[in-house]
Amino acid sequence: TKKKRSPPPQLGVGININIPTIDLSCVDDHDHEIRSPLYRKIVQACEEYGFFKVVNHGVPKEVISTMEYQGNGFFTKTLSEKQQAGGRAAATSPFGYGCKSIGFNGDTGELEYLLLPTTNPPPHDSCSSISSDISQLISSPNNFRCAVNDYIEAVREVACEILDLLGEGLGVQNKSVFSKLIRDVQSDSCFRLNHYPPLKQQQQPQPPNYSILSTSPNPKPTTTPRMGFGEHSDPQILTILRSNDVEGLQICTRDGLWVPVPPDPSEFCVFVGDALQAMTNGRFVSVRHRVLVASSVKSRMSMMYFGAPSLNAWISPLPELVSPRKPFLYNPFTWSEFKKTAYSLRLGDSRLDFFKTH
Ligand code: GA4
Repeated sequence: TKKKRSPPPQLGVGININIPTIDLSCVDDHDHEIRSPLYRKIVQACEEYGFFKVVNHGVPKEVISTMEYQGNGFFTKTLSEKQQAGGRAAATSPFGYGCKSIGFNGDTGELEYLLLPTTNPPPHDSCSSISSDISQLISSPNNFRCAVNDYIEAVREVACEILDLLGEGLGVQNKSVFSKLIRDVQSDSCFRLNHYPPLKQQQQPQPPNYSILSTSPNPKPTTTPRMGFGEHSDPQILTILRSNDVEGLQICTRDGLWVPVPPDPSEFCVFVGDALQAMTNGRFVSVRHRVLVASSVKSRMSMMYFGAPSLNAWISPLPELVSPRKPFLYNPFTWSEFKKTAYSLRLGDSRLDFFKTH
């Protein structure tokens, strides 16, 4: 019997949902009538999809365009320059420049990237967010470092605003319980630039009797999209992604359907991570997502801030979200323990399953 093959993934095609979109322009408003619909909508998006888009986020355009300019500048360098400048993603560290290989256990994708650790800046040093061992390796360090620092600082603020709204919406005692984890000076947050060059156009295989004298019209060149970054959830608390106008990102619904996310450079995409799923005792879901690459004329470039706790922070379901009807779903773990587990597994594995109580 022939094994039935599932159709190849397609770009920009698939089921369409109304992706929840949150307008943050009123986030500083203390009026309950304005705040409450806002946090209700975010909570609902985190329960339903673990994903939403944010508009009017308040991050200055120049902060974003400068980061984009510096990122493009980095990826335009030659391979050896990138390896030298970005540091090579070493055998023991995930940080630095990487090409096609993801993590340490054989995952690959059609991309190159730069993964940088961040540290929350001490008050008087405006250019200290990237840890210095990596930043020293990046050529034109000052411009690059400052672009990353300004960007991270602004986006961390957006992440904290969102987390505070979630705390409020969940009705937990201390609404800053999530944001204080990523504000911690020892926060293990990181920053990533992903660059997905377009695939080269391939001609469809010709039928055997095809000849140049054939009157049939030229076959349309098509290329099956390839996996840029395979299906996974992010391990951290919250991820904030911004991309240029090239498509490719898809999210997975609870029913297992893949939904293309139309790119919009003026918006942010927000992903619930595994740590937030654990802290909310499974009320929020960490969204599975992937990136497909097709033969476009332009590269896709995305930048992600991954908001994480400090390595020694304990992650456990908040008492307010545990009840006899909703008993503890996860055992407490430290962020360091969770990260170690994540790096011992494959990209697409469900690492939270290892911390389930039953
Ligand atoms: C996914 C989210 C972030 O990009 C990342 C990734 C990390 C890596 O690329 O080094 C991981 C991946 C991510 C999840 C499982 C592990 C770790 C590769 C991998 C196989 C930086 C992160 O924190 O987790």
